[in-house]
Amino acid sequence: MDRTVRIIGAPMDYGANRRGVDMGPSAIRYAGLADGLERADVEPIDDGDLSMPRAEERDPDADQPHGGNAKFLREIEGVCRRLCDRVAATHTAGEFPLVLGGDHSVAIGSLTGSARDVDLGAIWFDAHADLNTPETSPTGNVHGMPLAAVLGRGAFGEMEWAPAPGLRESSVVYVGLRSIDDRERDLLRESELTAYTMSDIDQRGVSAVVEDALAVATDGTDGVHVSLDLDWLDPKTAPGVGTPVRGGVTYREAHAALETLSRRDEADGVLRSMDVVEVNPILDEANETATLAAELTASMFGKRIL
Ligand code: NNH
Ligand code: MN
Ligand code: MN
Ligand code: MN
Repeated sequence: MDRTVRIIGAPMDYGANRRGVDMGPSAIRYAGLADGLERADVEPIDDGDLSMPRAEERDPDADQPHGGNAKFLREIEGVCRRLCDRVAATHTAGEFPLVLGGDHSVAIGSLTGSARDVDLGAIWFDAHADLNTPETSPTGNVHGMPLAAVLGRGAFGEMEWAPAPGLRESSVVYVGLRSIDDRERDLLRESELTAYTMSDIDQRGVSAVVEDALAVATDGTDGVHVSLDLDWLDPKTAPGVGTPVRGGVTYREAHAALETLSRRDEADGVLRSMDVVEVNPILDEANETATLAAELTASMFGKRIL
């Protein structure tokens, strides 16, 4: 056992357009996450789940930022602040934080916690760019905004603590984009973010693209956060997600990508933290997507076929 991985469940669904991703952490555990990690030769310690306020008792439109729309912003802010502290404490203990979502807004907590006192790079595996601000979002769903919040773009009201000084825009890389909103595209083009789309994967193959992503995310940083949104995969392979977009990566491409991260990590220990998000068991077929999430996580930590 060369590494201790602390599993932190964040069963939050306030940032998504539909309910159900709050059941993601249980489904991923049930799919054999801990066994897979042990087979990857890491020691899993399960922290259980962060407590969540009940959505039914909350007003999604309370505390909206001026001129913007960000549903359940107050609840998301509270959860992410607690998650941030938990992730930072995990690093202090010398362990690797593995955050199970929940919708992608949990990444606000994992990124800020992981970037505390260090320079962090990030690789964002997603169909979507998650760079909307409360002003540009067409939906008001905060799972489409976590990168804006942590990069200090847009007005996020009480979440003004979230911009992470250790996370520079130029150290954040997307892999697999294929659904970007109009105003979000303008933000992305004007930014210093690096974006590899599905077309790049088509042309060059996923392993080469991930190697390039690693080069960007490790340049001048102390470590890399991996954010895995399961809608990165094609919906035929990962049906249990709230916002499926066709044309995603295949089962083998996904494993190849995470195994590329793992090989680099074995050589020089670059990986620092991870979140696995947007698994929706209500929409899933026999826990297929959660199983995939558990398997891909094990691949990233070094589980091999042979
Ligand atoms: N871009 C859309 C929005 O901002 C969809 C975001 N949905 C996601 N992101 N699942 O990963 O609402
Ligand atoms: Mn996402
Ligand atoms: Mn997505
Ligand atoms: Mn594997």
